[in-house]
Amino acid sequence: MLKLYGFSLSNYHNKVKFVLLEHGIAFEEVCVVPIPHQDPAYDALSPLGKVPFIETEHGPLCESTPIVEYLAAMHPDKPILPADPYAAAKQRELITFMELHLEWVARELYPKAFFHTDISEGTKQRVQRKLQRHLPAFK
Ligand SMILES: N[C@@H](CCC(=O)N[C@@H](CS)C(=O)NCC(=O)O)C(=O)O
Repeated sequence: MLKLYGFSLSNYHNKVKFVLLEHGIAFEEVCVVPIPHQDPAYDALSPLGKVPFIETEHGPLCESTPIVEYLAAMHPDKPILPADPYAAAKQRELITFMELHLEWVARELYPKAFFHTDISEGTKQRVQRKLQRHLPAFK
């Protein structure tokens, strides 16, 4: 059975888990928290030390979007990705927007959100400026 490794605070882990649950694909979830140090036992499965990663009948696979695309290719009967090429590309466009221009920017605030670590005014203003510029794209 497919194994999904990661932890529930990770957006990327949840992106893959959501697809598995939504489409009724059987999987086993293994809790792996890569911060601050990944267990070296997982190096061969996730060379960059990031989650999520999966173990498949074909071998290990990292990166949430390629994982979702693999699931879609393995389950052509399930409407995981749009069949229409333009609709599929627009979906990838939205995923890329969210990853690079929303989540990646907001990540600078995670130390405050998760660990109550102070963040400089400069960082807050930089994040705010970038998000104000990018957010209209999500309307
Ligand atoms: N592009 C990756 C991002 C994965 C990612 O950044 N995961 C975080 C947890 S949310 C992680 O493993 N961080 C640990 C690290 O970067 O060392 C994906 O889509 O799977």
